[in-house]
Amino acid sequence: MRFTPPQDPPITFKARLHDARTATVIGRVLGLAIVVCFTTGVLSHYLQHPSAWLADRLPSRPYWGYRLSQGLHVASGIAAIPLLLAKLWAVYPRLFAWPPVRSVRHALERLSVAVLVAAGIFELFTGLLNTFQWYPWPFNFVPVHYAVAWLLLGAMLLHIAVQWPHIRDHFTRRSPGTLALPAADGPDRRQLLAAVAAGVGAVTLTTAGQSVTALGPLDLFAPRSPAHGPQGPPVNRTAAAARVTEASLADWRLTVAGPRPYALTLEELRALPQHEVTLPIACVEGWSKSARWTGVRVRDLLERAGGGPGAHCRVVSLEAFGAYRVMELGRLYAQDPRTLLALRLNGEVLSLDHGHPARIIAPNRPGVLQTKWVGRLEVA
Ligand SMILES: Nc1nc2c(c(=O)[nH]1)N[C@H]1C(S)=C(S)[C@@H](COP(=O)(O)O)O[C@H]1N2
Ligand SMILES: [Mo]
Repeated sequence: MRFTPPQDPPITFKARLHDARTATVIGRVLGLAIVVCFTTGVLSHYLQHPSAWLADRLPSRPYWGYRLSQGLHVASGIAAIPLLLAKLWAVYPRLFAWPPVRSVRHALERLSVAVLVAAGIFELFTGLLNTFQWYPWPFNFVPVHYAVAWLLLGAMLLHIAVQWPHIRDHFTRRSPGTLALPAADGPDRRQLLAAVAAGVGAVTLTTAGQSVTALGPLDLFAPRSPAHGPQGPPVNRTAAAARVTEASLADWRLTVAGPRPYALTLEELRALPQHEVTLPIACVEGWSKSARWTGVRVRDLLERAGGGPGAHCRVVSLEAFGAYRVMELGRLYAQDPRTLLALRLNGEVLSLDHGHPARIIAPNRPGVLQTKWVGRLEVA
């Protein structure tokens, strides 16, 4: 039995800009953006929430890996917004297809498109608002954004399967056949596609500066400019928000738990061998900024507490509450010579907002795991 693809609505909206070719041309770029966004998003998810098995296998190199992947995640998501709008505009006449339901299969196909559109709008909308740290909804962003991503991927794969005849005809440029694809491009279609490309270019160029240093001058709309912040990098969570004050640090000690536990004052930490590394803070919300960090190697601190070459550790912040108070540093991060308990940033003593007296800086890590105001390390 030969599969008959869904047909265009018979009478209305036969204009070229609403035909299968326009939908396919925009759709394949949108599909690419969604695949990049999905892949980098899943990567980010596993870096932040690894299973115990995975935690010690996550690589700490390349040191710029997360900066690149999360930059791509946010950039592809932003680029997908004008693409999705254009795609919806190209296909909206199908909403008015008559009769609205022709068969069980047609009903299922329409339902799957409804899921696809809803999941697509949901992911792009919540992701965009997250980059502004604005959460006007009652659910927890991270797990819901993650779960709906799988729904979106599934609905998109189903959609590609159902629409495969259109897509194949587009790629093989078959002459008008059963699907009545217009063979030639007209100036109207080229203008539409040029306008969509310009829209994608504009939103990308005016936001990518949040992670691509060279595009910094064009960074008009990104919520957080990496160019502004005390000592360089911006601050997401301030010391005031975390209720960490100079007074609360009066008798600060770094305590290190392990087979040979110990505690160090800030003076004692400063007297240990200091190392300098250049590493970026790459926030999950999309901005990233490279900086020079100076401090003590975490692996040296773990070794002193009796942690062997396989040691990993838990890092506890002084912050009383907050999702990022406690963080696990897997083995490859803990043992990487670039992973520091940093005391200085760009040559100056860490400011309170950047995590004074000591904070973690590690390569290839989401910003949320670069714990500030560290009070305790627990060797495991
Ligand atoms: N204790 C603690 N550390 C934290 C956070 C936090 O909320 N609490 N926020 C993280 C986030 S989301 C980022 S992007 C980086 C930003 O570091 P910066 O403020 O020094 O630029 O710090 C991380 N460290
Ligand atoms: Mo962040």
